[in-house]
Amino acid sequence: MNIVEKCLIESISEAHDLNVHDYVPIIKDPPTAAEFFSNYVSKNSPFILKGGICHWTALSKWSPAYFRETMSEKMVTVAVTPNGYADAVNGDRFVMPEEMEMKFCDFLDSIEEGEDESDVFYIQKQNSNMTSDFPEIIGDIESHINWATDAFGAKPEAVNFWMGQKDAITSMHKDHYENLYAVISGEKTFTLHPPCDRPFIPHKNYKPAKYQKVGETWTIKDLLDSQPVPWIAIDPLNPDLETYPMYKNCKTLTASVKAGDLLYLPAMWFHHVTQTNGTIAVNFWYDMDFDWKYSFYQTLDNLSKSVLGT
Ligand SMILES: O=C(O)CCC(=O)C(=O)O
Repeated sequence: MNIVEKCLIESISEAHDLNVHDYVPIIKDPPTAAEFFSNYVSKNSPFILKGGICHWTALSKWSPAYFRETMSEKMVTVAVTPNGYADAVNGDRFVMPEEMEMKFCDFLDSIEEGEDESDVFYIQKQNSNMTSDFPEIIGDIESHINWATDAFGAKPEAVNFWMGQKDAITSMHKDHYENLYAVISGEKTFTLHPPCDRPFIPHKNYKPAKYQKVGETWTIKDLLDSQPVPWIAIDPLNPDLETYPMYKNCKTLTASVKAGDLLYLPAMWFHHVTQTNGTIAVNFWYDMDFDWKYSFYQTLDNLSKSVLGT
């Protein structure tokens, strides 16, 4: 181990001790905007608000049966893959899903067939599809989280609708957004690492590609005109510690977010997400503040690339 690695391990271990809980705290009452900002946002610290969205009518209404009544013939964009990994590493490639337009009722059939279905279906468009694509059901949720909007001083930049099969997995990544993530039905499991763990999390450049189904056969099509995609090289569910021994220094937190719960996932936290079959969720992305924490992260990112080569 060289001196830079040793120094990073020591300083990041101290950052864990000072700033990162061993678990994601669960709170029962919504914070005020001031409490949210000072106890969580400024500390870049996640929490789960248990039952935080139980007052939404979506909790009692949203189900495959209700969606069949309200939106059966509606066309939806669905990410389809042979293995459940949309936007994820496969060998030396970063492979995106095939995006299929289908009737909502056909998508619901695939969810209800569950494990008998060989392809994996996930509505996971991250372009504020809740507001743009689902006017029929938008009245069943709140359009924003008021204490978060007050704390951030602006409404969410995007509100996304997620619904997918059990095998649909979101690979480890981070976002430059403050995230309020609400589960309406089912359960999501988030595996988390704090942003300070960047030097322990290997990144590589991958050839961009897309899954494509021709007849009954899946192929991977290279996107030759696109730039290499930098992505995280490790799967937290099955980490290759021989190749990436520094990963064992990460602090790993697990958050199980159940129906009615609201997770605050601070900006820049690494996250990997799995779900039970048919889980329905809505999340609010608020713009983050590009403050000193962001600059600190960028320093670690540059150091990781230039000195550690990761
Ligand atoms: O629910 C998921 O599968 C992924 C959620 C996510 O990555 C996000 O909200 O940023």
